[in-house]
Amino acid sequence: MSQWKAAMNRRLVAVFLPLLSLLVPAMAGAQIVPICERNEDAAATHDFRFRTVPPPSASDAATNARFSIVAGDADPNSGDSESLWDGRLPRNSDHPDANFFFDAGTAGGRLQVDLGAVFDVQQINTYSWHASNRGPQVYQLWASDGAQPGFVARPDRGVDLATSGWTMIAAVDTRPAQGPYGGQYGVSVVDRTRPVLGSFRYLLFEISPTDDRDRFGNTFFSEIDVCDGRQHVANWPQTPEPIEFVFDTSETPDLQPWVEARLRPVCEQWYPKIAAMLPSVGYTAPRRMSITFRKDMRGVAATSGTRIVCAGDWFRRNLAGEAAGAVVHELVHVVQRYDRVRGGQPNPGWLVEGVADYIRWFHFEPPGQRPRPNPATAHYTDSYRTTAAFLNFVAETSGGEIIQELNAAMREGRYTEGLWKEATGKTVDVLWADYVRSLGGQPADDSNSGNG
Ligand SMILES: [Ca+2]
Repeated sequence: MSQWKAAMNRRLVAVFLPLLSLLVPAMAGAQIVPICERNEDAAATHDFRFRTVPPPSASDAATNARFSIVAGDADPNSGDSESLWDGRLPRNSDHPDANFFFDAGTAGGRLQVDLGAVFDVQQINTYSWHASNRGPQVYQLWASDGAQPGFVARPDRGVDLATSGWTMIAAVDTRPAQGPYGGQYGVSVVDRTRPVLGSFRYLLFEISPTDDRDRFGNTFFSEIDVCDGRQHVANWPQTPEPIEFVFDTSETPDLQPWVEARLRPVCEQWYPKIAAMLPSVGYTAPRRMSITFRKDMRGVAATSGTRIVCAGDWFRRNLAGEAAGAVVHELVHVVQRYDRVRGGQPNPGWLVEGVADYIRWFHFEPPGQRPRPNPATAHYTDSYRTTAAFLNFVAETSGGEIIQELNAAMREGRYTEGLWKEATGKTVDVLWADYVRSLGGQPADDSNSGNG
């Protein structure tokens, strides 16, 4: 029996023995008053800093725990349950796949956490962030060491927790008494009268929406920490999943030999390199993608998410030339994933394509093929090869990590033109003028340009 339960029981056993099973949860719930703090959305940052509630941790006892839904359904746009324990945090108040949340229009559900063994838990901290009704947290927290006879580890919605070996620890409701709900919330369930909250292996969050009338009232939970005063080293991912390329030449079977002999090795060699060239904090590039050749498709190729489609006719004509490089360009788009953050700054299309062509022409293709813009007519917003050549010039002359910085900013929805100056000390127009001069050209005095 846990230390916490033993203490509770000693206090209750003499007087209330017949009612013990009913009273323990009620008394426990009344005893713990969670610390609830809120940052107004405008003041909230990626760090989740609060006055008393500690910041989220990537090395707590939940780091290697298993999270599972035992009642209810995750929203299709929710991140995986790892959003809750990996220590990675949303970038802003509308970053669905960095949070876990129950499905729209449903009454929440039950989330179970199995720590894998009994831990002396000191505090349980939960974090959430959203600009509107998905911000606050409404849940009951139940816990168990799993040793009670008749313990139900995965109690479905109808199962009574109090009679299934679970004890209620706290009832949390961070909804503001008045005013809008938006903001960043941190909750610390801690017993201020003793160092240990209890000895638990299992936790169960009975999560409710913040507003029954709002389909979008299920909270964006960003992280759940279970702190036992020790550091836990993540045991994941020690062996990253293999990268899988699914080639589909069913419409263009004549391309199959080229795909196997040339394209597959190029993808296997270059995709990990591209991912390593475009890193950002907390980001892992997709590890599975499809490359489909279409019989009737105009143009060259296009990418949507992790799906690349290629125009069979164009590839057939360019197998000995640009075909493989065109797919390398599309692989960069798979790694970029600039569509992930909603509500951020829009990314300029010329720069998105420029980064893809920069990697293609200045890393993948032979040096003799590198594009060289005409300084009399070109502009850095021309996209593709011209922007690629400009990026290469800036990367070589600025001495910084300009490509990585631009990539991270675009992926996180925080790209602005000011970033060029922050990263290099020069505006993008001054950099372009430098480049034009390096090509032997005469920079135009066009202070109004460059807003593309
Ligand atoms: Ca954590």
